[in-house]
Amino acid sequence: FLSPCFFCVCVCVCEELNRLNCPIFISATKDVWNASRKYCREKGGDLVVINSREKQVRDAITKMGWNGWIGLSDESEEGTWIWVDGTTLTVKFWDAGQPNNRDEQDEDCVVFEPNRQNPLLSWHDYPCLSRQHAICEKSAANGLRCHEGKSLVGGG
Ligand SMILES: [Ca+2]
Ligand SMILES: [Ca+2]
Repeated sequence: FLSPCFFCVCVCVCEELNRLNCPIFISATKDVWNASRKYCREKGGDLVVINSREKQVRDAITKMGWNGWIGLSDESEEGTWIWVDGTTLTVKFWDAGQPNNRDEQDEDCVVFEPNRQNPLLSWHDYPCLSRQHAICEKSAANGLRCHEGKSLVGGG
């Protein structure tokens, strides 16, 4: 069979067995937020939900070197940020000055921009029709567990 990693860049590379079922993976191509979410769901996951400091600073995401959509938006009500799992935003990792609905554009979807200087400041609101890579996550229930200590970017 073809693994999810066959279609994407596998960010989290763990033990040999895990290679066929990456808990965190990013799309090789860019698309708008809705289509990116669909991409993740078709592969048994969803856009990543980052609800802890541990997940925010996870090597696999911070070191990926690309910007990507995460599963957070305020599309239904301006200023009310909701994760794709239906939970509301609690811990926040906005970059300085974000979210800003820049130039009064409707910026309702969130991009993770890896920030090596301060990994806790990396979220930007963007127009949902902007094209970005998707940062997808499979829950432990759907995928095999990734051992945090072994996450790498690319190969391995
Ligand atoms: Ca907004
Ligand atoms: Ca913004």
